[in-house]
Amino acid sequence: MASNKKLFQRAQKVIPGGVNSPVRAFKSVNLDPLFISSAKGCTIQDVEGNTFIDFVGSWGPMIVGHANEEVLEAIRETASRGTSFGAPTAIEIDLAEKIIAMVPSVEMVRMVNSGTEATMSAIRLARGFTQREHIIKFEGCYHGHGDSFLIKAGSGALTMGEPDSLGVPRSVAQNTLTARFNDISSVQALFEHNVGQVAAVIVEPIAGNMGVVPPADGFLKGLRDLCTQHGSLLIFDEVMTGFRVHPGCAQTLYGVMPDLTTMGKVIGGGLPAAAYGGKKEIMAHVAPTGQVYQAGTLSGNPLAVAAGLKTLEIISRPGFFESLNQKAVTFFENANTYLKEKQLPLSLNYVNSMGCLFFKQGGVKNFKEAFLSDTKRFARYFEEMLLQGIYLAPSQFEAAFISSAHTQDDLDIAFDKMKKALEKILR
Ligand code: KE4
Repeated sequence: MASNKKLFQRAQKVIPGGVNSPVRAFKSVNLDPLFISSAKGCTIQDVEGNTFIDFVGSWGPMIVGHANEEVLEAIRETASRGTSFGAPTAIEIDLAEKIIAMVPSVEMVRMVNSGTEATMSAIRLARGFTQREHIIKFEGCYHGHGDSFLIKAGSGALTMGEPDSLGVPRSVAQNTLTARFNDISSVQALFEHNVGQVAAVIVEPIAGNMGVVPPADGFLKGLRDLCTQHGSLLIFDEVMTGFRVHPGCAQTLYGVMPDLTTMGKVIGGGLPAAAYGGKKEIMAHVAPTGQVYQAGTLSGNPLAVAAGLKTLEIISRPGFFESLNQKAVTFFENANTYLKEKQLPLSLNYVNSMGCLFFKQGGVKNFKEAFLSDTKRFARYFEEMLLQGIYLAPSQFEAAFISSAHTQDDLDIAFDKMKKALEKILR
């Protein structure tokens, strides 16, 4: 029988860090990763036959659960007619029409292969449409690994950014300005300091990459007003929140309409698909109708589109979100009640079926507060939960996701194991 350890040793010889995406290496929890052999519903199984209740859900896509029979059938049926043609297919129109019907601000959409591609393309489009070069992002928000996003606030917080990764040219970094999430005055200051130069503000409407931090009342509306006032585009990066917190995305939940939206994860149904979309007058600037170039061999791949379309069809069914949100909100509310009753030094944030337990007391309303979390204690909690058969994201600064495949029993078990783990590590 294969072992996690042996596979990890073998993997590290031929893949950087033994993984194809850094967070999977379990570095911030000081453990070796598990190699997953299969998954079904809300459980995953590693190569050693250990089974876990999964709260990662492939980092968000698996909202209808792993190996959903309807999604698998859509993939099988599509694959039986070929896998990729490099030519338009009818099903891509079906998915585009479905996204447009569900997301109020999107009138036209372009498929790409990853969230990173979606956000890179969206800011290129914003720069092309506005003929401006600066973008404003927020510390603690993650938009994929495009050069313009791997930036930290520069020394002069009101001026150019600095690379946050080797290989990112300073010339690129200087066009990215960094504001503070939930601090509208920090955005106002950047606009006033860079008049007429800001192409776009890009934001996760609910931050999900500093742990989960909901927008403060009025924050998203404030961004909308500032962008309108300064002739800049507002980009909602809904790669994680899209079709997760509401069938109409976070923009519907909060009633704030961006100019462009990036999507991913759920719209691929577990296969590589993502998208960016928005008003027709803006999207018309994308090649081949416009001068903003963007392309992709496998963009709109029929298998990924079939999986994504079926997933969107399932989550659009009457009662899907009522049932998912009822289960999830009850779970998170019970957890919050427990933390308060026991007066534990923890904070829990959630929005419907995405949430995060911070090892920091007194609440988490922005990146600075999230960053005060006790990551060592989180690592011990993670390990204890793993030992108890619960698979969490291996980092304090990620989100836990509940799917429609999580039954009340699964959630009761997870709640019970969470209590046991916390009692053990906070003793
Ligand atoms: P991808 O390129 O990984 O498909 O999407 C990038 C991205 C863009 N925008 C948001 C809001 C995102 O959360 C992501 C990717 N999320 C991470 C999890 N925090 C993916 C996990 C990983 O990097 O392996």
